[in-house]
Amino acid sequence: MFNKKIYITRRNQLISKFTTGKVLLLGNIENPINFEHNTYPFRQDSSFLYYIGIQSPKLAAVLDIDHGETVLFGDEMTIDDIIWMGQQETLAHKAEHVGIYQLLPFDQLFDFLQNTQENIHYLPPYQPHNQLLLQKLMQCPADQLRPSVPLIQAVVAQRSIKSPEEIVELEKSIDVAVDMHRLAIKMTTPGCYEYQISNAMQHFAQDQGMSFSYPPIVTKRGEILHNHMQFHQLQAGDLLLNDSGVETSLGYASDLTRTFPVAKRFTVLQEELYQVVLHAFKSAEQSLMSGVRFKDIHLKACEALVEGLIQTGFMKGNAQDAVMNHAHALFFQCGLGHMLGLDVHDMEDLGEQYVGYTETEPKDMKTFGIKSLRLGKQLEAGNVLTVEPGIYIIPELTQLWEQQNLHKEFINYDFLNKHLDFGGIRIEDNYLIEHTGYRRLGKYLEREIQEIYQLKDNPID
Ligand SMILES: [Mn+2]
Repeated sequence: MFNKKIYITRRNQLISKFTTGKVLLLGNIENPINFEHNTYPFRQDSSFLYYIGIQSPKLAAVLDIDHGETVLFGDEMTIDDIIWMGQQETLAHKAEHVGIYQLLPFDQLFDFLQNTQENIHYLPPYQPHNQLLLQKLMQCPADQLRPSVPLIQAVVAQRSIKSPEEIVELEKSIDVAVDMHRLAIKMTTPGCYEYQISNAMQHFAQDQGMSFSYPPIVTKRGEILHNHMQFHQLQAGDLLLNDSGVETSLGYASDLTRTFPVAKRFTVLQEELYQVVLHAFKSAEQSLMSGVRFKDIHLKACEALVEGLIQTGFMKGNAQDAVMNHAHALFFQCGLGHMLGLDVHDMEDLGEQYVGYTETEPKDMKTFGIKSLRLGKQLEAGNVLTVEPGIYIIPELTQLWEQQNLHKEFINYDFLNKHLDFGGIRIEDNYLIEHTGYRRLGKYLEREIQEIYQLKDNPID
């Protein structure tokens, strides 16, 4: 964990935004797979991790705004726990490491908060255990729970600006992901299975003391945006899309994507469309700067994609008009990027409207394409985010649009119908926003076609 002063400062900053009441931060539990004691890997709640730093299950913290104190609620191991799991560092000791000196048994949380319900600020719960806990604490049904908007806004404001020590962690995570991606590019050959690449990456990450920061997308069907099927055998002529990242022991995530040929070279059309995505990627990258609206960068990248799609014969007409009419969404159905930090989609549990948008410029929840843009607001120095344009040819969507005669003035359906099996291409890197521009975080991961070919020409022995 970080130095205790960091956690104390973070908590003090948070409570300085309030005048009275209590902030309640709930940690996660170990969730059962098929019975209570056979559990999924434990992952602490990221806001809890940010302010409290302790990676143990079944904890809660109350930040008393009136007295400026933090009380931790949790239980020390019993002799039964020690028999089955071995003696571990005491909770009191863990609390000291993060500057917390008041520890009470978990059950006392209820008494501690009794009769103060109206003054308790809490975040939206996303795990059933914490939903039930809040129901009991607040003495109201789950659908009447009212997470605190001021708390959400305060947490988002704080976690959106990464400190130097957080950047160090993020770069550690990106560096390992870069080597993991190189391994994937080098080892992929015709005949191997998607899961073999994925397993090798997991092995590599775990050897570096890290784990996947999300279920990796390793697929020849890259047009399926969150494709978790990994059973295909790969053949010469296929593309492989690898969207994967790792997280450090402190929980900081990386999120990189490369798309490369299974054989040593792309086909002509794959090369052409790869260049289109790479061009859009670079144009977006060049626009990153504090003060610029990410939605504008997204739209600019969409225009670059459409210009390329016009040149390659998939689209026609004027690129600007096509984007204004959302015709590009047939090929790019999602957003250009999102915040990155302790979560791969940082703070998504707190609500996209609060993380990626503002009251005066709210999220568009309806328009196909732009409704999937997680981040739209003006960038600030200290933001860390992904840039990830792509081209995805989805046969079912193409059919639907054609049947509905959608955007015939912009889309060459005849040409597109000949390439419905193309798949998808995405390129993704991670960036820190600075006052005068941006910094691409971590080691450089090959992205030019010739650089990828060089990796393919030097496979692992
Ligand atoms: Mn991403």
